[in-house]
Amino acid sequence: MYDDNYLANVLRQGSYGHDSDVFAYQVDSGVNTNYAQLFNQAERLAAVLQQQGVVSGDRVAVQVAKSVTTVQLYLATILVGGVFLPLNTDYTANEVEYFLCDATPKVLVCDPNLFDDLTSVANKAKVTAVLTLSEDGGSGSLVDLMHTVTGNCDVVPRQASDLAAILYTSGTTGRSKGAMLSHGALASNATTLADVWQFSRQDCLIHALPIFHIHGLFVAINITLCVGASLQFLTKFDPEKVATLMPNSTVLMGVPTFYVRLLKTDILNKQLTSNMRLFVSGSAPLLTETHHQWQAVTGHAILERYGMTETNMNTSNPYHGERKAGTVGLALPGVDVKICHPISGEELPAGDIGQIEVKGPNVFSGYWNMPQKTAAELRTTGWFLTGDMGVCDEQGYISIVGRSKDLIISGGYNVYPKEIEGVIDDVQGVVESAVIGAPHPDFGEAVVAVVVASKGREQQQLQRSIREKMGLTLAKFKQPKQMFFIDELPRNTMGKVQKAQLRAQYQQLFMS
Ligand code: MCA
Ligand code: AMP
Repeated sequence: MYDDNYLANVLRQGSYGHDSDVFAYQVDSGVNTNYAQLFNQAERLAAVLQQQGVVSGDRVAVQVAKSVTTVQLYLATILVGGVFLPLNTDYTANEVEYFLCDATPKVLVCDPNLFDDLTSVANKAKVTAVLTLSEDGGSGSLVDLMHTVTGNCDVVPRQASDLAAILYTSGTTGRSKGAMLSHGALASNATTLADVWQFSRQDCLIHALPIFHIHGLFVAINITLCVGASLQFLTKFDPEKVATLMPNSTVLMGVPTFYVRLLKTDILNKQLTSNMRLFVSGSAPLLTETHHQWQAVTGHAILERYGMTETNMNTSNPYHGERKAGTVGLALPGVDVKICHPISGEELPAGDIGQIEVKGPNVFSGYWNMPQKTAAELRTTGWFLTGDMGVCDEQGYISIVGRSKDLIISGGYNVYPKEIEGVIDDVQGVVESAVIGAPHPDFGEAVVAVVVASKGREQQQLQRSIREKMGLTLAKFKQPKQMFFIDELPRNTMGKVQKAQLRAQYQQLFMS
């Protein structure tokens, strides 16, 4: 046991004494990893990190494909008292540079194909070691070192308040903010969710989410670990594959796009899903229509929950009891949620719309290196201002009705218009731009750019230049699916761009 290491101890408890139980069936390769293998290899990777000089509080940045070795690297970082910093594999070197310079990790682990590009970026951030890990998690310098390392790792004692991870979340004003998550925040959320969603060692979760975000990494994997359950581990979401795994699984966690795409397969029915006990949706709003369609086809009511990078999970529809479509359910045990007036901060009664505020052991410890942003969003009383607008009904069910932050959620990924507008506006020949989200049948919302070109600029050529610039600087999911040129952006009398008007104008763009 890892008695002194707060989070590792919680994550080890469920499988302790059951080391031969399977942790992950890797669907693509057919390889199984049991709990003994999971933790033995994690300890050896921990020894590698210590050999590379990682000590308590050092950040370990990771931009690698999804594999069981990546999960072991996460555990290894925790064991040595490090701070795990996962990065979206879609990020360009340009985007990675910002994260490395901000978080100044001791070690970066990346894909071997990106070694050259990222080494020069890592040098700027004074990263001590750049190691590699292949797509299948089976080779690369990290694995080579693991095979040669001698001696065990020294498990570093950590307490609830010590940092376990930093996850970056885009900022409305441009710069991404590193949310600092403590051992206590991650452990408390994992055990609370395992309890309210009634997880046990008998569960088998279909894991098709990426593991660089809270949803796929902490919600899905931490819960599985802390009860000693198993995973059907897919490297990416594929609706047909996911559907065929259902007869041998019990739980699926996904973003709404998963459910929309699964409903489009013609193999989904009540019999196929009869072994499944729980379908969870989150990260973006699940349409009421999708909820009802799912129930009609499978007989299961999807359980929708609400979380954020800064807070882990806050609310959930009940496991037993009514799962209300269009709501994100009730505050989780131990988590306080209130709806407040966005300006006065005064708590509002049931039925009134206001900003959702959250307090509890799940909440982050602040933004890395950003005390002012932390002070603006996380009150000294412990209440965190989410920027989500919501309403609570008489029974305590919360519905998210909008956002006070200018944010697009596309297929469960967050896109901040300000960042995209900055990239477009920098292109020669662009006067200004406005980036909005338009309803999309597959992604929920899709990114759309509305651009004003300088007089006389040829639009097709300008569009090519913008696309070229975006290709070099922005992850694919952030790049607008459509771009329009107009003569001028609509503004109100104060000169503020009227995004609501643009949203109304492009409302039907992807829907017909
Ligand atoms: C891929 N593309 C996207 C997205 N994903 N574009 C916009 N939004 C996206 N989410 C691009 C691809 O690069 C490709 O571009 C084109 O769109 C079509 O890709 P496709 O093959 O259809 O996509 P996919 O690879 O099947 O991925 C779709 C996906 C994936 C399965 C929905 O985006 C996904 O796994 N999303 C989950 C994100 C997630 O885990 N979010 C949790 C974070 P081209 O055609 O040009 O090549 S939020 C969180 O953690 C909070 C705390 C919470 O509450 O959970
Ligand atoms: P992230 O910054 O990736 O952590 O995204 C968090 C945001 O996702 C929240 O602030 C919400 O706006 C949104 N979100 C998460 N879960 C849900 C949900 N079930 N319904 C609507 N929005 C959600």
